Amino acid sequence: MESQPEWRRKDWVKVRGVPIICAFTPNWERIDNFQARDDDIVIATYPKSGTTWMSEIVDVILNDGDTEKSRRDAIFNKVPMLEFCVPGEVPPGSQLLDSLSSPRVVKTHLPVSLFPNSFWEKNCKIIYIARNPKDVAVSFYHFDKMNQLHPEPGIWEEYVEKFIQGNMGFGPWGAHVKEFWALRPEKNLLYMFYEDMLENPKQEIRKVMTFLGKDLSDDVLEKICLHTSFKAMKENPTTNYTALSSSIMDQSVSPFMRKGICGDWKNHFTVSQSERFDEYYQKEMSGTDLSFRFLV
Ligand code: PPS
Repeated sequence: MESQPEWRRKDWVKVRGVPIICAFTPNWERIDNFQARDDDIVIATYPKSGTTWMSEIVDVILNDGDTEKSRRDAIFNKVPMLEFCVPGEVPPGSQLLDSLSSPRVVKTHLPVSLFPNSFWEKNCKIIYIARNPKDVAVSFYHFDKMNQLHPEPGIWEEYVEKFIQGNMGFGPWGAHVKEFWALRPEKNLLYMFYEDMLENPKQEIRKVMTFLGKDLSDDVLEKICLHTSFKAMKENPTTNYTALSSSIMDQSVSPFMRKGICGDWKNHFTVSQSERFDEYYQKEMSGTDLSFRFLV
């Protein structure tokens, strides 16, 4: 029988209490000691919340709407994931970031508790995107099925329970979205919602543009909307992750660009699962003014 790489389908490994992809966890000091630059732009998200979408938007905005420039490389090379590391396959994200010229765009799913201090010290711009947890759970479930770095997700019924318990890669959804929300008044942070981006992409892209200190014309914004539409990004080999080895992401199981909609949870949750989830959601959101839309 062919031997399997040591990182394949391993259970999460806890880093200071947060479940992290096993392959990412050795030499964690590379994350803690990561040296941010003043003009780094960080895209922080709970997984499956629109990270890739925002990454491409930021990249095109920084290139003043030049969509051809944005096709220069795969999204995971242009916007490296800080914590990414698959020994023997690709260079660690931190190493890739060291080799990029400024301004760098950094992707991370790390919760506030694992965020490298350097980002705060340098007061880097942070764009946080949040998505309603029912659609996050569905998207994460399909991603766990195809991503060989993650443990097998098991059956959906049990997965919903795991999500509610917070036993997920990168920790509980609720703590992640709330902790970044609470930081808005004191940090250089733009908090965005996936559902708003779906409903009114031009308006939301304009918010990102303003946050980045750019002033692009309406026509350029229209062009960026087209370039970053779900359909365009699904067809674009630099954004659809087909450039990543299928030994890591097996897109024959589920494509990275899967549906790109709000409300797919309706096709997965039974009525009783949905009611149980609503209870969990109400509890999580009590005491905060953060709220989500489950349909747009
Ligand atoms: S990851 O792996 O955590 O970085 O994934 P992430 O990029 O955060 O989220 C993937 C989901 O985002 C959808 N997506 C988009 N939706 C709308 N428009 C655009 N342009 C777009 N690009 C990516 C992608 O399809 C995943 O959601 P699901 O629900 O699985 O389709």
